[in-house]
Amino acid sequence: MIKFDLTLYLVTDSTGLEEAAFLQKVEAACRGGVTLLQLREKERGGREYLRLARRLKEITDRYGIPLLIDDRVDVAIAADAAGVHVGREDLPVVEARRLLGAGKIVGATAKTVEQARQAKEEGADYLGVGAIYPTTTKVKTILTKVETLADIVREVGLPVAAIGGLNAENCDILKGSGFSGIAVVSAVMKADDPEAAARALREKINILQK
Ligand code: TZP
Ligand code: MG
Repeated sequence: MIKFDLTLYLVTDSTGLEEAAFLQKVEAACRGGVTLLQLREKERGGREYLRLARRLKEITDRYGIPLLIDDRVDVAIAADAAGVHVGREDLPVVEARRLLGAGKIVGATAKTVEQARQAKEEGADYLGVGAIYPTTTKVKTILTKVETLADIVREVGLPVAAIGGLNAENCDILKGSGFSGIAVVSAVMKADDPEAAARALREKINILQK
């Protein structure tokens, strides 16, 4: 399996950004210390999704950061990405795993211990758990308590990335939960200086995990 590190997991959102500006932002964040990147595009068709995935992969390859594709296993295969992240309404983990094989990364969203257990049984490599805080992205926010995240870590044993409204100022609540890292959109994508934002987040997480 491809090695991955959930410490600072950037989930991208290109909405409202010119492509060049989007790519520059992502690259700046990579310089600042992103450890894993997800391309998440909800509006694009497969052709555009694939084209953007290939452009992003040129960047992530240079930084040695695995690139995951949200939802679209076909796009992940075509772009030779490191894997996929599947949400609650996407392909089941078991199908994503079957299509991608054992060598790729399959991440899954879990909001309860039961969902987490099932994702593990079906072959997930890590879990995204949240939303910890309400998010300003277009995601339907169902909040998941940090206690639930801690239960998942303890009872299921897969690495967990916390997600949802997290930033360097409010992620202290994760301390002691056993989380492996945090997944963010806005804290980096909406920052004027995404490199500095990523660096600050990395430092913060390092402190919380001590
Ligand atoms: N799943 C739960 S919250 C969320 C996803 C994809 C979006 C997180 O974005 P932000 O801007 O970090 O709240
Ligand atoms: Mg999804």
